Amino acid sequence: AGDDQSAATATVETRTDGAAPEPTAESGDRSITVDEPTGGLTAGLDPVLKQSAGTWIAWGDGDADFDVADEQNCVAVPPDDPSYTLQRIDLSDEAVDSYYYGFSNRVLWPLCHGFTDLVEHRSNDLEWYRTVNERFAEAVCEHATADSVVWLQDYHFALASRMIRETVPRSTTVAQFWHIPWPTAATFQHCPAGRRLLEGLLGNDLLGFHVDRYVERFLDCVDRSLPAAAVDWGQRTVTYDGETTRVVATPMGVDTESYDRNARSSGSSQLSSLLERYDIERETVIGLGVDRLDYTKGIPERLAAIERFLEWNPSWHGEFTFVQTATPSRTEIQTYERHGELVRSEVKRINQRFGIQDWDPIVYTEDYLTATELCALYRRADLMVVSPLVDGMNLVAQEYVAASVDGDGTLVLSQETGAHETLGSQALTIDPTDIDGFAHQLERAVSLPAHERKRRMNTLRNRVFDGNLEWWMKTQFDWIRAVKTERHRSDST
Ligand code: GDG
Repeated sequence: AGDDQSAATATVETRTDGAAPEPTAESGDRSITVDEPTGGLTAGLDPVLKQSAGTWIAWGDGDADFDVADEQNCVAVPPDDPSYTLQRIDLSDEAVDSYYYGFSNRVLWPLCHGFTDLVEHRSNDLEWYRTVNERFAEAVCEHATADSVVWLQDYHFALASRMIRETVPRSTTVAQFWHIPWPTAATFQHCPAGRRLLEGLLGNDLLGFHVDRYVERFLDCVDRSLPAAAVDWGQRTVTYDGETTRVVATPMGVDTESYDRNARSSGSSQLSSLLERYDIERETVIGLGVDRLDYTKGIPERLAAIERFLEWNPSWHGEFTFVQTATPSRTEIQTYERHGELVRSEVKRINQRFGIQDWDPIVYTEDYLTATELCALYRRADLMVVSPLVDGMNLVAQEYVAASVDGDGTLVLSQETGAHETLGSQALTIDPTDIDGFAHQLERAVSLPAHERKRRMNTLRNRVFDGNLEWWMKTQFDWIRAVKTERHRSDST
């Protein structure tokens, strides 16, 4: 998890022979550090790869730990009991700048979130995006066998699936999950090389999104942009160039067990030291926000709603503290840098306006918290405010629920998140751009009777545990098996 948890995950290829890979190099006296995944996609993929003895291909950062890799940059992991292969693709600074900070995050990210005014067109970015997709596709093709499943993650690989499909055996299954929203057709028409991206994604046998709305928009874009494509709206399939792609909505969940466990094990001393570190009064009512510092997350709107709440409710001055953790992200991009400056200056202004001796209404930090610190805060927070302007899913809302082991926190949730589809009815819904309405929901959240808080949280916990990461992985692989069977059947008739 963290900045683009899914970006780190490039492609997964599962070997079906079940054999563990040989360690690729002797580690000798050198020690290799393995960071256990603490949540997010990595936590879900790790056991799948261990079981299937597959290969995980990811963008490398030239980390020294990889000095034990072979000439293809492959290492067997975990080093003490190898069960799968991790292959790193090294990218030059220019490639990272153009592929990652360029086309992926200056074009696709803002476009898919509907911020067409923030799309930046720079020469070479699209070309680098194609080149890097090609490099990953080549690496995948070196491993893929007739029985393999190739699983690509996210918007960084819109062109790779077709490249892979055209090279691997017919019976290889190619699937992809798109972690961010799919835009409306009106927005998508601004996408450079939009048709090529659609053709690229139709190289998949299976294409997953979080919610129905993104599936429908994707099918609509295909219908309008590719006249040669046959869209079956009932089956949610597209047949193009003789191949069929099934498009499904499978909302991603979180590793509920680990958030629940971490929250239960976070002792009062850990919480006390956190409160002390950030100078938070022990008895105060705590509101919490946890986000990457990204313009899609609606942090300035949240601050404006808190300001309005404080204007209307002097009795809460000194009694309510809003804790916002914001992890800097993509700071090479000026829009992000400016956004960070705006957030910091708004926090300062609001604290100057309302702060009194020993109390600031907003505690703001850009520290990256450990998983247990995060869970201690989730558990302690009386209300969690998740207010993105647009968000594919939003895992933080689900993590809060999974870590609310005392069962009495309140979730304030933007209607513009994918998470709202399943959690909306038991959360306090907000439109993040309606500041008065947002402030009213904050008033409601701080005064909700205990029995209602518990009733809502109980239902939320059932939903989050039922649709957790394990469920999501299983559902993905059930679909993968289904499309594999369909392909075999249609090939043999
Ligand atoms: C993309 C899509 C979709 C944040 N600060 C700390 C920390 N985090 C972790 C959270 C959470 C993750 O970062 C953020 O995940 P989100 O889902 O909220 O958002 P994106 O990063 O934008 O993720 C999104 C997701 O992909 C999955 O498909 O839900 O819509 O945009 O896990 O906990 N973790 C720790 N310390 C921090 O300070 N340990």
